[in-house]
Amino acid sequence: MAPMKLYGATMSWNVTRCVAALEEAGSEYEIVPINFSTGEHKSPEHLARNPFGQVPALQDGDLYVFESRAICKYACRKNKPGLLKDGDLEASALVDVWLEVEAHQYSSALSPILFEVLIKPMLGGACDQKVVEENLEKLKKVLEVYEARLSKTKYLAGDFISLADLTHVSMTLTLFATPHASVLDAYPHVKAWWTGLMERPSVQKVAALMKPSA
Ligand code: GS8
Repeated sequence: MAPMKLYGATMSWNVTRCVAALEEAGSEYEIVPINFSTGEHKSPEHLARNPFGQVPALQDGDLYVFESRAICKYACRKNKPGLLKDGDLEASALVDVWLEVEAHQYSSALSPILFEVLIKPMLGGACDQKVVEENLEKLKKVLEVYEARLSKTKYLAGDFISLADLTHVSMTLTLFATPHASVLDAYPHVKAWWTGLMERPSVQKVAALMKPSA
């Protein structure tokens, strides 16, 4: 069967969130860049893949999937269902919990910081330091919860790697491209978890793809 196609440029953490899952799942896929500067994301071809005119989008034969976390789950279910613990009622519930935490706590604090520090200046705007400070405080409160959790278990959902760990990778790597990565220093168990994730070939692949020269 033809490899899946992941549409979107690898400078987007929403796209590389999927790459971490596709790589860890051992999926066969290729990345098809979408050019924002020509408005390709709003073209009829791309709107057929993602009706919101956003990246990422995944194509697998006749199937189109959008929303990065749904794409991640699809890759796991197709190629490495163990990353979701499907079939194990309790473990899969904890994977779900930490997937939600990533989406609604971690990323919702981190996203405005990354936007202000990295994206806005690229678009010709000025970084709003107040937004950064407010969200750093929010992030610290989230990290306190992570620290408590990771002092009890090796990974977020338990003593096993799951998609819930991997969905954190792209934004955390992006955090390291800002002057605020030291926010993690106060949380030794979070740092150890991150160091362990960084050793995984899937995460190294994402890190390499996110380098501006890649
Ligand atoms: C968000 C996608 C998104 O914001 C997901 O897939 O997780 N909840 C969705 N994509 C941005 C890329 S930048 O990171 C995008 O495509 N923006 C262009 C636009 O909204 O027009």
